[in-house]
Amino acid sequence: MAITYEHIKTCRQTGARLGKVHTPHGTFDTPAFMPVGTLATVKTMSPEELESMGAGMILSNTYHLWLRPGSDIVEEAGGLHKFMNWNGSILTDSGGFQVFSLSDLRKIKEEGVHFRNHISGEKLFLSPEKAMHIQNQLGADIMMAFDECPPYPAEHKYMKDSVERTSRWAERCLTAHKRPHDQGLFGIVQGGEYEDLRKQSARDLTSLDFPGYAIGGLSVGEPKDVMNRVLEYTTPLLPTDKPRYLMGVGSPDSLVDGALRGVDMFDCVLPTRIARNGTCMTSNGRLVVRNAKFARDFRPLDENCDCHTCRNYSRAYIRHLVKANETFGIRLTTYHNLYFLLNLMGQVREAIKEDRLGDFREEFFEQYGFNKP
Ligand code: PRF
Ligand code: ZN
Repeated sequence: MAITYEHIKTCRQTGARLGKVHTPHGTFDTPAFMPVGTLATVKTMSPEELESMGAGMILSNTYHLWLRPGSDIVEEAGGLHKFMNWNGSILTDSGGFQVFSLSDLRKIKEEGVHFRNHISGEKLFLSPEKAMHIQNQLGADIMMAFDECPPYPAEHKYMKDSVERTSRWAERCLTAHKRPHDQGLFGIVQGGEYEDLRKQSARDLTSLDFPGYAIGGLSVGEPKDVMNRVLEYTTPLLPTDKPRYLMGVGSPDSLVDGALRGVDMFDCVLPTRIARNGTCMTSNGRLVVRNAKFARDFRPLDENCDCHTCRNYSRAYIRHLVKANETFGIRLTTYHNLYFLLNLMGQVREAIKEDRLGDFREEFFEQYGFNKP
């Protein structure tokens, strides 16, 4: 099996899981955050920098690499790891979500999705078989089933039809997957905020015996308590001996709240995206380094952070760079934000080890400012 999950322990205070995921490109500790490298690069970061901050697995996208430079070229290069010179683990999303979030004029049919390229307007078609073929060419350690991520809110009837189609697509994905020996294919549980549909989706997918499961269709505009409630009843439906991945979730509070409910893996563009407009995650909440009040502030972005950025550069300097559109500025904020989330997951793992993730949550939320009205 390409992907295995090693369970180490369950937090007695919360039920959170401490474990390891083994892939053909190494092992990483869970719960884990995966930086996003949509176009075969985590924007502004070199693979060496990602390694230095402790990233074990990064995420990339079928949809984007298929369009540019083309999955044939990546395959010819020897696969994504070689193409981008990243020797750690890689996960590719299937393109399902990107088709729904980026393209217009899409038509969902049983055979797949017809849509237009979000850059050129060209007519395109993606199906379970095509998404598997492209992901086999890319060669990531983990690939994702081709699913539909319906918007929030969606009517129960729409969601039920969608969940059933996603289950049929999942079965087609398994059949079309040509490299199960060195690429693990994960199923994606959908169902929106409907408990009966999450149950149905989890039942359908677990009967297909994927090496791991994702929870999709969350962080699509629903309130946080809805996401937490869905996680509360969905994670217990998934096998305990396989990894669970919550897709597209990466705000610090949601990472802690997801881990608390038994999630092992997370990804999100949030830390890298906000870094590029000068917003930093710190242990005391968000810091917008462009603000005039930092012009003469020679302290680090986060006084509790020991990342390369915080050990060497000041708020005043980074503010100057970001305001002057100097690339180095957003490299420094990107490095810090990713380090901050990877470090947060390290703290979460320590807290699970010591059966105190509930206490950690309270302290962290208090300091970050999530408890403020
Ligand atoms: N499906 C897929 N990718 C995703 C999602 C999903 O539901 C989400 C939902 N937040 C993010 N990325 N395939
Ligand atoms: Zn830092």
